[in-house]
Amino acid sequence: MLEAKDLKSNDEIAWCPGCGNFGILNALKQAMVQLGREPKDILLVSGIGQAAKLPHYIKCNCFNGLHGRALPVATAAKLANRQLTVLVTTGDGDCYGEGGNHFIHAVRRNPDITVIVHDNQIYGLTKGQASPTTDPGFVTKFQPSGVVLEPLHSLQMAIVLGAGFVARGYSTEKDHLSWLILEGIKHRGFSLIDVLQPCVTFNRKNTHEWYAERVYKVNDDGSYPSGDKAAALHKAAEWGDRIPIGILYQMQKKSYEENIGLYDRIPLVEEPIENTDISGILKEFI
Ligand SMILES: Cc1ncc(C[n+]2csc(CCOP(=O)(O)OP(=O)(O)O)c2C)c(N)n1
Ligand code: SF4
Repeated sequence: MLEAKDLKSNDEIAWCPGCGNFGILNALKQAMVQLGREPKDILLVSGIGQAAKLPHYIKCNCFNGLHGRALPVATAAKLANRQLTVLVTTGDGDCYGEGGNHFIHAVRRNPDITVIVHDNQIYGLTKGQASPTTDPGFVTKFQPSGVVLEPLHSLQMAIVLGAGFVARGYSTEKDHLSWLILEGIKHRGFSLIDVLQPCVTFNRKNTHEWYAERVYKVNDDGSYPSGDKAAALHKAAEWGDRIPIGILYQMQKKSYEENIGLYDRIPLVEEPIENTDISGILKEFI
């Protein structure tokens, strides 16, 4: 049986001590162990950033692409080989900033992938510029008078765009986060898990202590109506003295694969290639 130690890669971890990314890494490993699939059946896709380094630290298939471009790659991989469990690890800048357009259309398409956004409300890798989710008034070296823009409300946006699974996790709540990841994987279609992730170096406002005072779980007593869109929009907007974590919205709908009739065909990776002649294409490009 797969154990967390089997998932450890040989890459040295380059994150700062105390970074919230460690909690996400551990929660993801725990979810992968509980999922019970072989590492060869799992693909982690990422773009660029501190968050996007996560696939380097897990021994399974991994694709590290351009900044903001993880979602189309993950969608294509899932379409070509639907036996794969496809996960994306991405930063708030990578997913909602550089990759914002892909985010919108991935939600609309609803491919069966699970997207984990490491939301530290800052551009970590490039040393602390404001990201689309930074709180207004937050001072950085690059926004010395404080951020003037309203933050992008990614969870509400996903719900309004029709996402079938929208959740918020917190990197320190490992068991809760690994449960969210497993539920996201089980959900057929696009699953978004936005994870509150303290960046101890560049975000001295949204710290571990700041979150510990505010975060609460919504699904624990069974009274929260996660299938109610209006309630979900209301809950997702809560940000301040209290911050909800959990499955904020879930509604099963047809995935992209189902919608385009892919289940009636053999997966692309299983198509025979012996009689495929690509010499014409090669001539055109080489
Ligand atoms: C198209 C493009 N624009 C900008 C950059 C520079 N860049 C690299 S990482 C990054 C920010 C990453 O921030 P985020 O996605 O929030 O991830 P974090 O490092 O905070 O985990 C930027 C702007 C780039 N590599 N490519
Ligand atoms: S800069 Fe921030 S996000 Fe990057 S590793 Fe350090 S603490 Fe983590």
